[in-house]
Amino acid sequence: MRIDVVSIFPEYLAPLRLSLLGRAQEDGLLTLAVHDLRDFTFDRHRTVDDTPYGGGAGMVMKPEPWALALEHVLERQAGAHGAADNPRRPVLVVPSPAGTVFTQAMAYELAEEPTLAFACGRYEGIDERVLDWAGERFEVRPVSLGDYVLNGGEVAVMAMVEAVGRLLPGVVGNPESLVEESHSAGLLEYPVYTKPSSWRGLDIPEVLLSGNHGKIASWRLEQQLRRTVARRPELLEGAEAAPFGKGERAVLRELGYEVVDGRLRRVAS
Ligand code: JQB
Repeated sequence: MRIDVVSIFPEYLAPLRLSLLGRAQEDGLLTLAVHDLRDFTFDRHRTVDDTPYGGGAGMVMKPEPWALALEHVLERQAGAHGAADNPRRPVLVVPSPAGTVFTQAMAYELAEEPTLAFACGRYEGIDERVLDWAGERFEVRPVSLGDYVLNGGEVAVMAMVEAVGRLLPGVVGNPESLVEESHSAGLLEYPVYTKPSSWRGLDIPEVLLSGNHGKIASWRLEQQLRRTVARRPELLEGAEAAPFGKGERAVLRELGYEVVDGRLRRVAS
């Protein structure tokens, strides 16, 4: 996959060269290019912002540098592996607090694309006409990292590129961890422990030393259910009940859930 990022702070994206994704780039599994928006300005001050029409606080990003930068990205992406036989327009992700919330399902979708482009705004955002203009050249997706306010798109892009990049074939050393992850999708993770088995007076759960893999698997699933009920109950409401066996359904009942028409429903308490 080829990923292009446009930002006025290209150094902000430098950590994407480290660790797992750094290795993926060395191995040729991922090509990451970061472009400085100011390289597409031609005035003495390399201006990328201006005052908002209609008034209001803050500044808005000017459209022309964005069009030039995104045209440059399109040219570079045309030669990427798999880009020529892509029947669809390349995806352009525009991080925004007003976007659709980024999810693991979205990460899986994006990981299928031969190319991705990311447009990092700053200030009060990008002139909306850039998104209209880009809509004829890209499949534009305004995406939010979550329901809180950041100062710009860079941190969101770091999170999204990491989430997508680790799904690319060969990037995660042990692909079984991805399989286990997708298997328990929709539930929070179970707690994990390592040596020593007794640490500062705290012992690991005995079942993990039993060597009984069936018992360990059902204990872990029960932990996932308990955690999800306690921390993210909205993930369970309306969830498909099919993956849960007799034991799990008993735990769910104890935690206040019943199965109606094959779906979980919170019992009024
Ligand atoms: C400028 C951004 C986010 C991109 C994601 C998330 O746009 C704004 N509107 C109001 C206040 C501040 C900004 C600053 N800003 C570009 C830009 C914020 C993304 C952003 C985001 N993705 N929160 N904020 N989850």
